[in-house]
Amino acid sequence: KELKQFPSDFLWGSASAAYQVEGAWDEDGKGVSVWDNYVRIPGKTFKDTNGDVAVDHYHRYKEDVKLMAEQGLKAYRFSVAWTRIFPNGRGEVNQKGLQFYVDLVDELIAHNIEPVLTLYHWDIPQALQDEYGGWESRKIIADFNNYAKTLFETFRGKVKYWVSLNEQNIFTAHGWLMGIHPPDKKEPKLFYEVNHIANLVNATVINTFHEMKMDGKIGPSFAYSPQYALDSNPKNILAAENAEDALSHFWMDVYLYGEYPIAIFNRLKEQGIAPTFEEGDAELLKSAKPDFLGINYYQSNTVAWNPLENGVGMGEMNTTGKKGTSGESGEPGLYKRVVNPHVERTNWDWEIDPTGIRVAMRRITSRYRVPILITENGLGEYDKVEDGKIHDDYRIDYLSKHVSAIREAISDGATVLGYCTWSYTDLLSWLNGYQKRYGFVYVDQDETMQGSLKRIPKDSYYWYKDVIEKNGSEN
Ligand code: GCO
Repeated sequence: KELKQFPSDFLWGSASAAYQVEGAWDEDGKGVSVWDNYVRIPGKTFKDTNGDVAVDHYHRYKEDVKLMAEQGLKAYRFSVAWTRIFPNGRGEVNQKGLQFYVDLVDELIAHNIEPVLTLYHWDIPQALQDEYGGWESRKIIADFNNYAKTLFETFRGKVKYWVSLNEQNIFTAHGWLMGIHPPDKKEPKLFYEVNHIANLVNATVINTFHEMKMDGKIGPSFAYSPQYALDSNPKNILAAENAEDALSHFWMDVYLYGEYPIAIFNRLKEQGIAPTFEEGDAELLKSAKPDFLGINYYQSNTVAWNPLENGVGMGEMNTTGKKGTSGESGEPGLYKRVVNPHVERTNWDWEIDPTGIRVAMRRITSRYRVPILITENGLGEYDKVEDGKIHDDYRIDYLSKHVSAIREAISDGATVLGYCTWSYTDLLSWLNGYQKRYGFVYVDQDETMQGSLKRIPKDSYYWYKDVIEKNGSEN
């Protein structure tokens, strides 16, 4: 075993999202988000679990930050709930809600932990959804920009790393294509419009950040699964190119170049579902330059040719990997998803592919030449408490292999600013409740949301502590 060290300022971090950890869903003037309502529709989430209390981070943030500090964590990525700042999306600032994040940021800084602030992790105010359809209307551009500006002003000089939108590709696919996240629709045309609007939002806030001469960096976080061809059959190679264009470049090209990939855009035009460009859109998209690209990497994806007459339909642009859903999906005439025979899979059927994160960094570096911040990577599993301990060697194995692959990618020439594991504490998995755990820190709570919420560091917590101390992992 040899120890390969990372750059000296490498940000060893970990991540969470407001709805998944905070709880306190209606405290201190917080407004209602689309998720607060969605979880109340019977059958939408695993055993109807919700984030009303979540892991109560809202009240226990000091204890959580203390654990981070003891571990030596260098960065903590969290998201702000828009509804705490503007309960109805705009108007007067709800000072009590804002104060929570001021306190959290101060607490992190006092412990030498770099805050990484995500502006949007899926919990849009219900009021904006009701008023104009939320992401379906261009009215969101002004409201989002106003919300972002408020946070930029509040945290100027304190927060140096900002994530604009988290996993635009996932929240839009789940919300407007697959109908498994709010607003629960399956409308391809709307899906592309919503994405175009989200792109305009992203560009607008990045420009605002730069115009305000903020001392820091901003970029979106993209859920990137590199696409592989099943084999060297030329048709399958073409299918992988198609999938990479349709599922990855369709977002990343817009973020970095301000343009949609041509082949896919033309195809959408033929189908009559291409997003509408209004005057100024093209210029706006081209004018915004992210300072880094956030990457959430969990798995790769393997595809084969999908003849038009096959008809395996749209609707699963990407995959949650829920068991049984990952087999047949794709787009007729472009690609279909197949099982990769060379990799193992988790209990939720997600491919375990550490080499894939290296492939991801390589592809991004050669196509975009942009610094990368890994904003998520981790393993969702069932964990067991034995004698008050959690021996999650499977998680250590997963994470250490990914850390090594990232180190290789840095040697390959990728600029990687840091690595945030998903997640810090266990938290609510949107659709899988509290049984699917990702954290370094176990939270005592069963799948029916009963438990003391006591925190117990897992074996992986101590493993990461050692990695941070040594500034690298032995592998
Ligand atoms: C889950 C998912 C999430 C996401 C995260 C995306 O199980 O619900 O894995 O936790 O990874 O919210 O940014």
